[in-house]
Amino acid sequence: MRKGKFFRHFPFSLILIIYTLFLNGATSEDYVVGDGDEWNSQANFLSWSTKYNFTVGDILVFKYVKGQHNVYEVEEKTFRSCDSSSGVLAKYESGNDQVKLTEAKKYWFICDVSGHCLGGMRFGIDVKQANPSSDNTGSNDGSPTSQPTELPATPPSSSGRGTLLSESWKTGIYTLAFGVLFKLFC
Ligand SMILES: [Cu+2]
Repeated sequence: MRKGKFFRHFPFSLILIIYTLFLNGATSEDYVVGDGDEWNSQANFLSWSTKYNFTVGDILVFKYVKGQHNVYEVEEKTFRSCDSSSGVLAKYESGNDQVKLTEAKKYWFICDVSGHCLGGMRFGIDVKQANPSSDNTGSNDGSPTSQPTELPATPPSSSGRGTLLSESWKTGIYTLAFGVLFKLFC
């Protein structure tokens, strides 16, 4: 009896778990910059910045000891030169700075404490629209670069690869879910 009850409820729990996973993927997320290393001179922010697919609505959290570092959102040229005499879009220095990514664009961040930017406390991220299906519609509608033929399309940027990865991840979850459900019901 117990076993039957368990199996009757199990698929629903599974669906709930999968639904939660998708919901998390679709809504905003908080990312601690540098993960466990946080925002400091030792962490590798180039590798950190390539670990995730950032979307509009996500929040970057910069954690550090107040006064030891700061966070400047800058333009690309300032990111490359580490010269903050121009191209600074926003400044944060609380030690627990939450930066909401409100636009689909490239964001650039540096630490403006002397030597830190050149030492590696800087990164850039490419923030995408949250809804991938509306993204596709946009590129199909009147985009001069869209290729209706079956030419092997060159990925326009690393962004395409990110979408593909997350798509295959979703497909994997779906396949797994259907496999489990199939086993349970048949
Ligand atoms: Cu710093």
